[in-house]
Amino acid sequence: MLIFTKSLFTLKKENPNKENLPDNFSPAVLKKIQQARKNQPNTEELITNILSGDIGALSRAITLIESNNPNHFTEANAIIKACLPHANNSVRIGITGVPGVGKSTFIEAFGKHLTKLGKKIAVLTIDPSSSLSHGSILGDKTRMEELAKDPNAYVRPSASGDTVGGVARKTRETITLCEACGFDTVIIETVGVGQNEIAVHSMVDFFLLLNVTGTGDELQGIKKGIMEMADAIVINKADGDNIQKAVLAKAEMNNALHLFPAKKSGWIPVTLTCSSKTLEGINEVWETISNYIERTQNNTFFESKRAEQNEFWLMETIENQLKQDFFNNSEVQILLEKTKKAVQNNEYSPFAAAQLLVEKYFNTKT
Ligand SMILES: Nc1nc2c(ncn2[C@@H]2O[C@H](COP(=O)(O)OP(=O)(O)OP(=O)(O)O)[C@@H](O)[C@H]2O)c(=O)[nH]1
Ligand SMILES: [Mg+2]
Repeated sequence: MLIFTKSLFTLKKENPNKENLPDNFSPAVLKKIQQARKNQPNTEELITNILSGDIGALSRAITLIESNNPNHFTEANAIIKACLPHANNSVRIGITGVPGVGKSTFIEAFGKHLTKLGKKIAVLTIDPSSSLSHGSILGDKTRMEELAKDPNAYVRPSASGDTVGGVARKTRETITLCEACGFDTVIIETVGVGQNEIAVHSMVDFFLLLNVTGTGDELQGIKKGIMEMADAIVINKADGDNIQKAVLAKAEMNNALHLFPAKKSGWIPVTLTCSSKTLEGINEVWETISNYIERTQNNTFFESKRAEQNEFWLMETIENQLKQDFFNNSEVQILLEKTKKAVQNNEYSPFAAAQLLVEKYFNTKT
């Protein structure tokens, strides 16, 4: 709709006589669109509205953060800067697990449980596969429609982007905005396919691995690194005929967890079973997380981990921005195309060519 609206504006601007507008296009509609544009809040208004808990303003600001249009960067940065002093007051929970394990169903059940306890929940999803498949493979399933209807919940589907780093940065900035908007619990869902867990792990306080039984070897398919990052492993779908198997899987997971070295947090990872359908065990998951937060706040790990994460994102962002600026540089782009061929044909060594390109880049800066 937005794209459609924009294109009509362009048409109207370029064609004052409307010859390129659709025949049945009404001037009244054009006026309405113009009015709606005029009524869009400016940066200051957006900030004030976010801080007063306005979901519409929050969504608009997130769209600005997600935009790849350089004109939006300054506005997005101003909003983040203004929101930062009001952020940081939430519990951030990362939830991962292989496709189909029940993450979305779990978050819906868990989120509703938390809103009943009086909490305000924001749910964000990271799905870098969407940039590869040009559209989310998760599709409608990520919508969590019931939770989205809850006035104390906000569900925002995946940011899109070309790189895990880019998507992760946008998600992290979105966390800041959600916190400033008054959400006290931020949940991040990510598909457990590898690369993106590290990014999520470095932006949350508590990392939960969701698993299911019934695959024979329960440990199969879960990367050791992901298990090692987990603060809790929850065996979902512990209902019906599956209950016994889930209890066995829980014991197996528990044994496996003991093989990992002790965590810096002093926390011993917990294994639980639950059903996102019958809601059995959902409360225990929240009790475990609350327990973790209380302990790590008492032993100061909570604060130091967040400080470490801030530093990590500083370094990540510098790296990403430099990369982006480099590859967007038109002179670099031209030279890169030529150089690629020379390198492919062994006329140039990759290292010498890289050096040449970097020099070119710096020359354009002076
Ligand atoms: N019996 C039972 N089925 C469940 C439970 N949780 C989820 N399911 C079912 O498992 C299927 C997958 O659930 P989703 O919540 O979409 O799983 P997901 O992990 O979010 O999947 P992706 O987003 O594709 O990675 C759905 O058919 C759910 O109804 C549960 O606790 N018990
Ligand atoms: Mg899902």
